[in-house]
Amino acid sequence: MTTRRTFIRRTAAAIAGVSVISRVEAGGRREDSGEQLFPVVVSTWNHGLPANEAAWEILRSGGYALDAVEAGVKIPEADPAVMTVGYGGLPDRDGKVTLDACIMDEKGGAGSVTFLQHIKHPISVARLVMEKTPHVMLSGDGALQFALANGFRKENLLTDAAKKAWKAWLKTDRTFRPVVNIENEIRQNHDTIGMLAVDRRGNICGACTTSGMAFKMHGRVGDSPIIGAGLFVDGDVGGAVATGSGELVMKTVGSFLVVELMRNGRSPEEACREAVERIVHKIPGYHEHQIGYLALQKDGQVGAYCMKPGFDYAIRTDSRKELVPVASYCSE
Ligand code: SD4
Repeated sequence: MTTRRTFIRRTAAAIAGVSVISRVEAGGRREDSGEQLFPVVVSTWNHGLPANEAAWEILRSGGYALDAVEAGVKIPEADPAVMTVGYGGLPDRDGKVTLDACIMDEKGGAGSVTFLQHIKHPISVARLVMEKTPHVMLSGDGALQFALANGFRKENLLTDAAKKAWKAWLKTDRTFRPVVNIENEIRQNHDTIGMLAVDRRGNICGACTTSGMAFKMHGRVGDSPIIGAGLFVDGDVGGAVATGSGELVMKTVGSFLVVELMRNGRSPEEACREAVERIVHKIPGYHEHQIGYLALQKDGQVGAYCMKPGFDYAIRTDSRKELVPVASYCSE
């Protein structure tokens, strides 16, 4: 409930351009409950559990959030059993594995690669775009050339299992449609990994990487590598990541919206919910799509919201290591 006092506090904070955060002492401990809020890492879906562990190794020893999110999302990128990210990802309708990824740091630095083929770790290429070029985004052949010039190896990313699934799809009517909520069964249609972390010094960084929608048109780029759509981080406020039907997220610049709502005083869950409701109000046919938003404030508070039941996120702190089910707008 918003009392007059919280309203005034929120309004003052919004004018100052910062998110309303609970009283958190330096070092990430909550004043009221004593709970240690950061370091913390969160990521989308259950492949976030092993990814978080890799990130946590870095965070617990006082490492930098940017190193943590890169190391974290490299786990599903390299895992052929995860058929929605990196190596082993399902191909487009022409049988090509094309990858999208982006990364942001606490100072607003951003790097992105889109429509990248043959490179197992697009997130690391995105980081190099951020750190070594005057640009934010490299695409397709140019991104590949840049990766090869920086020592990345050209590899075949299409595994036998992914090829088999593509061949089976070719025998269907080949209609492209988003398949909602197959995550819990075969986890292959969508399931981007988006990861956000706050390190011991309070820096917040994020990463997002995906093979995109299975059997998409050749050349299609989704929301995941688009700064503001699939990922946005503002070091003064927090960060957000998106998963699900990228076209809907792009049309509403979802992750930027979530961060701006937090800046204006919404809690992470309220912000994610409002971004889902924006889609509901703007885009006909929204109920045929899954959309999941996950947000992390710079003080370590987390929230999420999704369109359809079935989305979950993984969290890792000193005391937590679990998958959290997320409330949804539609009941089924
Ligand atoms: C895309 N948003 O390419 C990605 C897919 C995804 O969970 O997130 N899946 O549209």
